[in-house]
Order: sequence, then structure tokens, then C-alpha cells
Amino acid sequence: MPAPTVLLFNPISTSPGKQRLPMSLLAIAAVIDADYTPEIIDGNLIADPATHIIERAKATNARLLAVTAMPGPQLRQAYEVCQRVKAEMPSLVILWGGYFATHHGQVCLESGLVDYVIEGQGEAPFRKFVDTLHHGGSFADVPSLVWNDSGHIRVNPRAPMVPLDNLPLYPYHRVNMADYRGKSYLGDAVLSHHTSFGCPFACSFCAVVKLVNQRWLPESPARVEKVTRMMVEQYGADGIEYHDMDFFVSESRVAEIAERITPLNINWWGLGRVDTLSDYDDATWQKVKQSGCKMIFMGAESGSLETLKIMNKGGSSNPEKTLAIAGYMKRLGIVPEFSFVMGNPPDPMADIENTIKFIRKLKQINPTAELILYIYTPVPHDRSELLRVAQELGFKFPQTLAEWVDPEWETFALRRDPNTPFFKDNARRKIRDFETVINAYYPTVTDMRLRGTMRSFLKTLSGWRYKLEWYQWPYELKGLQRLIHYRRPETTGF
Ligand code: B12
Ligand code: SF4
Repeated sequence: MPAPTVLLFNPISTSPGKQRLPMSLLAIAAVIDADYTPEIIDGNLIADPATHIIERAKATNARLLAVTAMPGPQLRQAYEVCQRVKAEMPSLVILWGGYFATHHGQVCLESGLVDYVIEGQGEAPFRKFVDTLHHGGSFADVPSLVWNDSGHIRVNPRAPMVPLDNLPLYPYHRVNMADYRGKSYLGDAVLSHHTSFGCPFACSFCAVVKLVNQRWLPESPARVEKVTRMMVEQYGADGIEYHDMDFFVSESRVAEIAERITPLNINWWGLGRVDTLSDYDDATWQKVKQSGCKMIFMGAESGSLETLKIMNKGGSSNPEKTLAIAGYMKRLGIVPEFSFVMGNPPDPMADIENTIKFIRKLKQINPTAELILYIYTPVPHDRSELLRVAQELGFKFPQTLAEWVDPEWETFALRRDPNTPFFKDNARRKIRDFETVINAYYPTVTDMRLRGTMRSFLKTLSGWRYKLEWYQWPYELKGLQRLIHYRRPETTGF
């Protein structure tokens, strides 16, 4: 008998050509690959995934469609596709997992479209679920499962987390790797990998917390080298994005990874915390630099120590460290990418003004520093002071899946224009106008299309505004942006 087919669906998450490896699905496919036939369908690559899923389910007699979803455009396609699939094939079981489903499992089940949800780390519960569905057993025994037990929605206890080295490598043969090799600042053939899962911190605005509950599971340096080598030698990569939530937690691990991947001659990028990286030894930094690290993304979040405290940023975070690391990285020649969470309650406007002042200082220290400006958008989080204040001010999450895919909530999920009760139009405009001016005054170094003369032109044109701190109505700069489409970091996708 052929191994049963399991369909896995990654809804569209970015614009054509920018798609990343569907790692969420590769991770869960890995644990069934030996005994089932996982078939990955990527909404980033095909125009009509619903029709494709229905055809493939009929052709293979698949019994299960497993879907991953982040809130935002990805959730909308997940919803629309599941609506069509459910209408046409009510017997095909639909299981959701990933960020959105973990945060809003009950809402998913109540929609009538989603039959089951798996919360948190997916691999072990997914294997148990697939076996139960195909070979029998009780869903009460599937850990981390949210399910409808004769009219009652039950949430089974979470599965213990599995160390990554105990899990099989991703089954890359289940996708066409060439579809996921993209061009970027890192190279002409950039692939991605996740070398750890989770994060030990619990920042008040962060979606990761409910997924992993402050656990961090690293791959060993040997395994990171093995996967990176495979990406380079087998799949032709010249650059790697390490998409971990927190790649840099362990200095000794990073130092060893750097030593191991240096001979591979790649460029790479990773995410880390300012305070962790501030404690790194010069010798480790040298190894990191030598191994091809071109950029590091860090959550600076705010220029105010008070706000960092409300954010529960934890560790030894403080704005002075952000300034110091920006200077250090300038000397080292690694581009820092700083994200900020602006417009925090209770006084979003004061918060924005403080952060703008701080960003000006930061850019003075390191003009190459990239900026990603997000607006605070609440996520479910049991211990979040920010969420508590937001709720006091009238914020409520949508109660149905249909509401979640409404354009208003889709924009909310993109963290650029949330329609929260405490965030007003003038605050939104202030951030956007400032962003337009600063991105023209300091055009990003990662834009390969922007030549020297155009850079100087942008700087001259925006200079008076920047110097006078007059950001309002920057129509001439917006017009130019439309004309020459220069890259602005906030529009790159995550
Ligand atoms: C790569 C990535 C992207 C890629 C696309 C990925 C894709 N699937 O196509 C790009 C760059 C396009 C992208 C875009 C965006 N992203 Co994004 N992205 C990530 C990132 C860095 C890695 C995700 C990943 O692959 N992880 C590796 C896998 C192995 O882990 P995992 O996804 O958690 O999967 C495990 C479990 O969750 C579970 N699981 C997941 N899916 C499923 C499905 C089933 C059926 C089961 C059983 C289990 C399961 O099992 C897996 C194995 O344990 C995460 C942060 C992070 N490090 O996780 C952010 C993240 C998911 N993105 C986020 C956001 C906000 C966005 C954007 C909205 C950008 C923005 N403005 O901020 C956009 C819009 C996307 C959209 N909605 O359409 C947020 C989500 C926040 C939230 N509230 O949920 C995250 C958490 C970043 C953050 N720290 O805030 N993103
Ligand atoms: S350190 Fe980063 S990934 Fe970890 S909880 Fe804070 S914001 Fe989230």
C-alpha cells in the first residue's frame, strides 16, 4: 500500500519572488516523512491553491489538510481556501497550527472551518495527530490539541518540547528549492533556516511568548553547519537568513557556528537582542564578522528606559546599550537593523516623540543603521502590562475568524496601521511622515539599486526638513518614492 498522502498548505505571505522556504510546514513534514507522503502546497507559488488542494485531495485520497497561518494576508488566504475546501470536501479534516492558531484556537474552531488546532511547537503533537487520524486512537491523547469533544472545546495539555537535534532534518526534497532562492543584500541565491526555536524572554508585545512560554531550544553548532553546508553545496546558496526568534542567545554556540561556517564563504543575517550582543567578547564579534555576517536585526523597541520596563523587555536592556552597539557595529562593518515598537499606551504621542528623538541620536552615531518602525498592536499574552492597559482603554480582539480577515484587522496584523482605541490618526501620520523624511535623508545601504547621485539627491532634498525637525506633509519625498521606488526597510515583509 502506498504511504497515505498528507496535504500541507502555506498560504500566501509575501509578494511574488520574495517567498521564503515554508519552514513551519517543512518542520512538521519532517516527522511524518518516513511513513506518509507529505505534499506541500505553497500559496506563494500557485494562483488558485483551493482548486489545487481539492484536485490533489481527490487524486490522492488524502484525509488531512494541515495549514499554517500568521495573522494578516496569510490568514485571509488560509480562511478563503479553507472555506472553499470545506464546502467541496467536508470530509477532508482541516488542522491549523502556527502563530495565529496558537493565539486564537477557540476562534478557529468556532468558525466551523477548522476541525483541529495544534498549539505551540508542532512536531511531536502533529505526528501523534496524524497517526491517530489514520490508525485510530483518542484525540484526548494528542498533546497540545484544541478540539471539539462532542460540543465542548477542549485544550489538551501542551506536549513537552522536543530538543531540535532530536528531530529529523527538514525534507527539502518535498519542495523545489530553486523556488526559494532569492536575491537580496546577502547574495544572489539566498535561502533561509531556523537554528533555534523559541526565546527565553517574555516581552509584552511579542507573539512568540504564547507559542513557547519562554523556552529556547537551540540546534547544536554541528547541526547548523550540516544544514548550512547542505544549503550551499546541494542547493547553491550564497547567503543565509537565519530566521530564529533569537539566534544569539548563547555566545559560545554563536562562536562555534561562526567558526564552522566560515569556510563556506556565505553572507548571513540573524536576529538578536541588544543586551545579549552587548555582552559579547571582541573575539566572538571577530568570528561573527569573519564568518560572513552582514546584518543583525535587533529589537531596540524604544528610546525610553521606562517604556522598555513596561514592555517587560527584560535582561539588561537599556537605550544606552542600543547607542553603544550601533557605534560598535559601525566600526566592525556589520549593519545593525533596529526595530522600534512605537505608539505605546497610555500616551502614544509622547512615546512617538521620545523615540523619534532617540532615533536621530542613533543615526548620528551610525548612519547605516536600518530602521523598522512598528506600531504597538496587542497580542494575546498572559503577563502583558501593555495588553492590560490597552484593554482598559477599550481594546478587544475580534471574536470570530470572519472578523479577523476583515481588511481592518488585516492591517492591524501588519503592525503598520492598527485601528486600536488609543492610537489616533495624528500619531499614525507623525510616524509615517518621520519615516519618509529619515529614509530619504539616510537612504538604506542595503538598496542595491540606489546609486551615489540619487542618494545625494535624496539627502539634499530632505536635508532642510531633517535639520529643522519639520516632518509634516513630505509630499515631494513621497512623490519621489513613487517615482524611483527606492527600498524602504519597513516595506520588506516582516
Ligand atoms: C519567515 C517569517 C516570515 C516570512 C514568511 C513565512 C511563511 N510561512 O511564508 C515573511 C518574511 C514573508 C513574513 C512576513 C510577515 N510576518 Co513573519 N515571520 C517569519 C519568522 C521570522 C519565521 C517563521 C518560521 O518559518 N519559523 C520556523 C518554524 C519552524 O517555526 P514556526 O513557524 O513557529 O512553526 C512551528 C510551530 O509554530 C508549529 N506550526 C506552525 N505552523 C503549523 C501548522 C500546523 C498544521 C501544525 C500542526 C503546527 C504548526 O510547528 C512548527 C514546528 O514546531 C517568524 C518569527 C519566528 N522566528 O518564528 C515571523 C512572524 C511569524 N511574522 C510575523 C509577522 C507579524 C509578519 C508580517 C505581518 C510582517 C510585519 N509587518 O510584521 C508579515 C506578513 C505575513 C502575512 N501575514 O502574510 C510575526 C507574527 C506575529 C503574530 N501576531 O502572530 C512573527 C512571529 C515575527 C514576530 N516576532 O513578531 N514572515
Ligand atoms: S526578546 Fe524578541 S523574540 Fe524574545 S520575547 Fe522579546 S521581542 Fe519576543
